[in-house]
Amino acid sequence: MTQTNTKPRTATVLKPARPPLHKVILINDDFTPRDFVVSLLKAEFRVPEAQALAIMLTAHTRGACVVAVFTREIAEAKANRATEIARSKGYPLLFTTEPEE
Ligand code: TYC
Repeated sequence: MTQTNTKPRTATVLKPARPPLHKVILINDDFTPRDFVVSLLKAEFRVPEAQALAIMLTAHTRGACVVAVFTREIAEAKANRATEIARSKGYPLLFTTEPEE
């Protein structure tokens, strides 16, 4: 006798994994003017004045501050671009990136 297959047919639909995020980190130094850091944060990271000031002050007092998170390529491109703009003005300002835990 032919058996009827009564097993329910299931399909596993996998959602694409979200790409891991990377932090852009502002590093303090003793030379870059505070106003320049704030202007750069506003122009390159589109943060409002009050937030730019808070980020700059946190980096100034604690040594570093997270600016924003992006996918790795965007984070690296933005960190490099902001660092290069500062260097082109003769400042040693540094933005780094690191993966978010
Ligand atoms: N420490 C600098 C000063 O006193 C200002 C500054 C703040 C520089 C944050 C870099 O990431 C920085 N002029």
